[in-house]
Amino acid sequence: MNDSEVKKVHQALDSFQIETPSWGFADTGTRFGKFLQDAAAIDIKDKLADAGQVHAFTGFCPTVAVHILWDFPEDQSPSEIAKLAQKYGVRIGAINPNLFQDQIYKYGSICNRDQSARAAAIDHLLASADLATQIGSELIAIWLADGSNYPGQANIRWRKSAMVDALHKLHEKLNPNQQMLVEYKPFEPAFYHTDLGDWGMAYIVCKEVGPKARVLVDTGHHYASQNIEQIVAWLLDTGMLGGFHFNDRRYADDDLTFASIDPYQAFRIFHEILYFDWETGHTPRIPYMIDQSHIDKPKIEAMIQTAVIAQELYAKAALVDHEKLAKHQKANEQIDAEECLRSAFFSDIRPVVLEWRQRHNVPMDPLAAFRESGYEARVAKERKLRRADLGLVGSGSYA
Ligand code: LRH
Ligand code: MN
Repeated sequence: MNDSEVKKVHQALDSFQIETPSWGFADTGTRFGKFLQDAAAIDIKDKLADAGQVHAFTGFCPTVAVHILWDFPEDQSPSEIAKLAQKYGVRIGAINPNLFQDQIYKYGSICNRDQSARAAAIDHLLASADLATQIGSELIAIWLADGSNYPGQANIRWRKSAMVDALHKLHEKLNPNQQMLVEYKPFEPAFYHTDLGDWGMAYIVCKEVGPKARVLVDTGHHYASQNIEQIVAWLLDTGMLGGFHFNDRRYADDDLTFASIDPYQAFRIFHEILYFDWETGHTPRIPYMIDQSHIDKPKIEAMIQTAVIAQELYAKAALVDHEKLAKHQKANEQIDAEECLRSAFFSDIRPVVLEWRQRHNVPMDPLAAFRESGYEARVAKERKLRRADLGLVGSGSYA
């Protein structure tokens, strides 16, 4: 790598940050069960402490996304939680309302024909905005499980208008620095139609709701053959890209480790962002967030591994020679254009990443350093006892 390439990679690494999800530190499972880990986080204090470890060992994960029903116990105020985060060297990031767990949401939340279910959902959204303001968060990330399971069961257009109505009420509640991120998903838990089913629907809803609404791209929320980076390019071009939930999948919304199945796709997504930046001179503020479920991996290690993978792929994407690429694209020199991406993807940027870590006083090998710290064994001992005291045993079986 020549000096200007090294400089480009360092600049990219200086701007790259990724947000960890509180729920990624806790025991999560599939519908067929949940396997408990002694070291798994039990409450918000544990989750913030673990997120603090990830930031301490990587140097670029300063914020934690939280989920309202899973992270805000009655007896702890939002400001206390913000202070707790500070204690562990992190800040609260995106606020995730939960409109999918309560029994009243059987036939949906804001799209439900039952007025009382819709009212409860809207109250929860507005309360989420208040909480975000109290805790100093600028992002409210909305995912709806709303949908139906059988043809004819739902009036899809009626549900769309109810959704826009409700999200508009939330939009009007946001302060000038806040944005609402609208996350789409093609299926699960609904298996005939999902009200916010794809990027186009999310785009239209954001446009109808208001200027503080943007589209959230969860990489696991696409059909197997969908070209995600093309969706990203369109959302960049239209100024509607609100952020990412990073994970990977082999089949459906598997929530596996980011880039563990298709690292080149992850690279191509980062490439579209950095190419847009180069071509327009406009560096969009894009919240990169992890959204994974670590069913069998040790959770803090999995989070450190994910962050490091994302950092390396972002650094590789910064190596693409955009000038050369633009020239080959213009001349339809497809092999040379493709080689611009392939040569960057296959470049070994680790020496530059190690320099960056040195400059930022973080361990050369974050995962190895975390393992040597003995943190996981320490908390496993204490949490195993606390879990038993709290009666949190059993596997939470499907039926
Ligand atoms: C839905 C989803 C959403 C979260 C949840 C934990 O599949 O991606 O972003 O709220 O996972
Ligand atoms: Mn998600």
